[in-house]
Amino acid sequence: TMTEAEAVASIESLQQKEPGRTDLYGMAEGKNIVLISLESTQDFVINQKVNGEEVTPFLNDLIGDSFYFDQVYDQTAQGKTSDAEFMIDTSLYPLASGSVFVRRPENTFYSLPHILKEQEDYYAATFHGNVDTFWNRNVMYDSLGYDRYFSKEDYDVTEGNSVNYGLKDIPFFKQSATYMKNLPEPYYAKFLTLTNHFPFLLEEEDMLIDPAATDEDVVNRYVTTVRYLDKSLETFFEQLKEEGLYEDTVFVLVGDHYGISEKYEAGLNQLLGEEATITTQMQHKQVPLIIHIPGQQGETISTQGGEIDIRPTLLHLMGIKTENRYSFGHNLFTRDSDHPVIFRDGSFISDEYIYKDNVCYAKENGAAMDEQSCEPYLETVREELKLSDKIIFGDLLRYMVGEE
Ligand code: GP9
Ligand code: MN
Repeated sequence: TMTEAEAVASIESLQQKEPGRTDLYGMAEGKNIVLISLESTQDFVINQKVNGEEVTPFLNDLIGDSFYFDQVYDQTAQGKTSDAEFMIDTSLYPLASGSVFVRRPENTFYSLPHILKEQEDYYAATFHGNVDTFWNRNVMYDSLGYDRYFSKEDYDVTEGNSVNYGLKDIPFFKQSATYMKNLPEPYYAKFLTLTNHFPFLLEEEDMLIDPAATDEDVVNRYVTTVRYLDKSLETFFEQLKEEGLYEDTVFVLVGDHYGISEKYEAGLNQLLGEEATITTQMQHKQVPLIIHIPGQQGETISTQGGEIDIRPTLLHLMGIKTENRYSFGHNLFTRDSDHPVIFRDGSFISDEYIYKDNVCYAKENGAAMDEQSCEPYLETVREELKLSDKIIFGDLLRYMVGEE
């Protein structure tokens, strides 16, 4: 087994892999950051019509003036939303079972709030309408370096403005904006939406689109809750513009993980009019990643990547160098397309191959391949996951933080 010293050396050997700067480096320097976690939002909803109507009219519009990454994969495991948060903030992999938030909340982390604080004295706040103990966030957010957690008790939550897990997204954003006015600048503010959560319940008055008409009610309802989420984003952006909180901000919007699990995937195939193949199955694992800087030109970036790559991508735009961050992510503007996107169950997708449930496929046509073709990538997969686990279970970042 690896000693601590060896693990530290391995982490260091992972550094310095970025091929350098693009002309986008620093284009969002010093701006406030608003990161919105889009609950259960898969990429297929973008530019998708149901009954002739767009499911996400606001996002489709926003994409026109944003960086839109359309090949980013959900890398979460059992920790769901908390795994997505963990990857975004630390650029480490989640655990194979359970959530790091619950299992290792007292570790030393070197997270996005820490990096931003150290660089430019950013204030970090997180906003969510659920109780603060959910996913052990009340403990973990301290370790991740957040200065303030606005949770259920900070909001006016009534039966009338709640559904499913709690406060609906429109009142959530509306009430959050009031708190935002008082945040010290520059800030990193993270918002976790909630209404578009399984089993996708919505009151009549919030149905802005008709349910779909597949044989899976879950899929049919999903369309309506995604549409509601899209509306809540529109109202939030409008309010931020009114309050003067829009112009000097970089927005990061990202789907946290799938909404339609494999159990209901047949309904999704029906909705999209496609066959169930390994290719469509992998496509469904894509989540939208949108980075919006007011005044920018829109661009769609089809580099493959995962949620673990969000942090280095954002830091690139912030003009903060990404070397020596003890992490696994790559800047999506320069990511090597042959480096596999790694999933927690040991599967991966590379430029040419898909590996899932111990079968190697050609990405192009889904044909089963010799295991040999996938083997070099599998080595990288095993190495990265093992090292990430070693960092988390050994609490190794405590030896490195403050060393630079
Ligand atoms: C609950 C919210 C949803 O607070 O984060 O949790 P999930 O089930 O998606 O992990
Ligand atoms: Mn979630």
